[in-house]
Amino acid sequence: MTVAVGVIGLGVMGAEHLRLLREETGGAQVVAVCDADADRAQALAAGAQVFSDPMALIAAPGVEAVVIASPDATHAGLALACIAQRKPALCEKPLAATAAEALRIVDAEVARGRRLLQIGYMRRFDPAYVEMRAVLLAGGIGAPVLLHNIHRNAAAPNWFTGPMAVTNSFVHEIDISRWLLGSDLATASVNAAPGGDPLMITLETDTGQIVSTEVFMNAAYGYHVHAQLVGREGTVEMAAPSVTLTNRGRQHGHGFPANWVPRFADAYRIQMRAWVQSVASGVPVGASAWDGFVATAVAEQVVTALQTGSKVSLCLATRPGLYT
Ligand code: ISE
Repeated sequence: MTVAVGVIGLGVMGAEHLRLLREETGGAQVVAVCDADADRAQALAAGAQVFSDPMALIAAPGVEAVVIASPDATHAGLALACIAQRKPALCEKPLAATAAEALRIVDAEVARGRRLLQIGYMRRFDPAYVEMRAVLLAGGIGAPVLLHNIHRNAAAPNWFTGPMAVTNSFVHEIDISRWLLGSDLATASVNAAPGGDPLMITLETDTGQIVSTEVFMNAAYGYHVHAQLVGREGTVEMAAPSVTLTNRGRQHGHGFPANWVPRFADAYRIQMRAWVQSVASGVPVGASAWDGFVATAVAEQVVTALQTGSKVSLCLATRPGLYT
């Protein structure tokens, strides 16, 4: 079975998803593309039908599944449209701009009675995170007590506004921390450096584990994501994000990628292949709409902790049976 896919949004992530579908993913054909920049859509179409209206792409009979990679603020409406049309979708994170919007999407999917959305928390497919979780589940470090995260961008994207260091970037650590630890999140507190960058965000889980995350949007030296799980009998952490080490000019070490696309190339590839297979089989994989709601709802409350300077107890809705 070849899945006929439409791609909405052809910016950094949309263009990469389009390339992965065409060049590195079997079982899929890109039949439709849509972007606010009509020239960009035409330039990347390569025979696919070009739509100016994303809703028309979603409704098109020839489109069986959708990749949503448009700007964050558009994700919720497009995700709801995919659910209404019963079209499986890979929706880039974040799922929605607010917890209320995200919960409406969860409610719509529950009303449909099946999972249609996979949310683009691709770190769940990253080989390093997968191995860290396997070591934990095998008892390799004993009972987990701490998770240390580093999330550094060389420079904040030019489209960054307001608290996007939390709502667009830190949402990755919210999701991957839940996934690694298998825990729910209970409290959040935030310290900000002068100027608001970097942030130090501390989460506590419902079982007392502590998750510390540095989010530094303008670290200058490169794109650097690191994680270390600490247990009562040992630790497991990511190795250096390179497959070679270089000696030159009395220097030794490895380079850092410019951004997340090269750093998580394996994760994006594995995620896309898993999504296409899940559409073909009807068996959902990866982060669900509920996971997308939790990430957005926790991020919203982390922003409150940042703005008030107080520790917040995290409040979430009850997880529907569709997601247990
Ligand atoms: C970006 O939107 C991503 O999703 C990247 O994975 C993340 O590292 C970056 O901070 C975000 O801005």
